[in-house]
Amino acid sequence: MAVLLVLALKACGGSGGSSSVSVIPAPTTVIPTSTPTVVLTPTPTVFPSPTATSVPQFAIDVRFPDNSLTPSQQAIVRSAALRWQEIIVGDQPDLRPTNIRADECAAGFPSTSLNFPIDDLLVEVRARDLGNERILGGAAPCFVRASNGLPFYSVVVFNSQNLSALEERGDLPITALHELGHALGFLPSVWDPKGLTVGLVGRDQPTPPGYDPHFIGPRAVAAFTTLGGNAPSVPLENQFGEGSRDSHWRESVLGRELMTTRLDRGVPNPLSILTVGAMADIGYAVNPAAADGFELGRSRPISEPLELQELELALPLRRFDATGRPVGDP
Ligand SMILES: [Ca+2]
Ligand SMILES: [Ca+2]
Ligand SMILES: [Zn+2]
Repeated sequence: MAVLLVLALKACGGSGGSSSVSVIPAPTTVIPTSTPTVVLTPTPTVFPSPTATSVPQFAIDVRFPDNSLTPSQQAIVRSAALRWQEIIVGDQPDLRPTNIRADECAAGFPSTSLNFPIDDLLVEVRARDLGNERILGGAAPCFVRASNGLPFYSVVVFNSQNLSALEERGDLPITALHELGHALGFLPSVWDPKGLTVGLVGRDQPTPPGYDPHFIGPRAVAAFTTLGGNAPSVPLENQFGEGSRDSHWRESVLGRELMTTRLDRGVPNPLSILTVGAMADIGYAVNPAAADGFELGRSRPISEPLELQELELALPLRRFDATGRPVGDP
C-alpha cells in the first residue's frame, strides 16, 4: 500500500528528546546534637518516604522530539497517556538498551540513541505531512521485551495536514487515546506471536471473500461474553483495507468501542472491559474497574463518524533481553 512507511520518507529534525525529571526529596537524617535535660517529648512528625511507600506502577513516558505538536496538542496526548495508566497498572522490568541508535526504527524514530533506562514504555510522538488528508495518523510498537513481547519503545505519528482541525473539532483526545492503544500493543504484530488471533490472512494479502478474523485471548473473550457477545472469540475488523483490517474490533459488532476503526463524534467512544481484557491477554496487569461503561451494539445510528483512517506502520518489531541486548529477529 502506498502509505506504507510514509514515515520513513520524511527527514527528521531530530532535536534532543525532552526528558522527564522526577524530583525525589533526599532522605533526611536527623542526628541528635545534644542530650536534652528537659524531657519535652514533641510528637515526632513522620514524613513517609515516597520510594518506600509507592506502589510500582506502569509509566508511559511520552516525548515530543520536535515542535510538530503545539503545547496544547502535547497536553492532550499526555492526558491520554494518563488515562491508559489508570487501565494498565503493573510495572514492567526496567530496561536499558545497549545499542539502539537514532533512526533505527524509522527515520526520526528514535530521535536519539536510546542509551538510558526505560521504565515501562517510551513513546515518541511527531506530526508529519502524511500526504493524504484522510489519514489521521498511525502508531505502533517498535522495540519489545523478549521476555514477554511487550513494547518498551513505540511511535505515534499524526498528520500535520489535519492535526489542527482535529484539535479544533475536539476530536484529538479520543484519537490520541486510540493511537496510544496501538502504541501499547493493540496490533497483530504483538498479538500474533502470542497466538491471540485466528483467521488473519497477513498484512499484504487481499481481503478474501467471507473474511472473518478473530481475537481469542481469554480475558477479552470473557469481557465480550459479559457484554452479551455470543461468540467464542471476538470479531476483528474484516474490511476497510490495511490500517483498519485486523488491527481493530469489528465496527459492525463493537460500534462505539474505542478500538474500532471509526470513532463517533459527539458521543462517548468507551475504553471498555473488552479492550482492557485484550491488554491483559497480551500481558499487562490491568484494572478493569477503570474501564468505561459500554453496551454492545448501537441503539442509534452512528451520529457523525470520524473515519480514523490510519497509516499502516510496517515497523519491524525487534526484541531485547533484560540486559538491553537484541535477541535476534522475531
Ligand atoms: Ca519499570
Ligand atoms: Ca466505532
Ligand atoms: Zn486504529
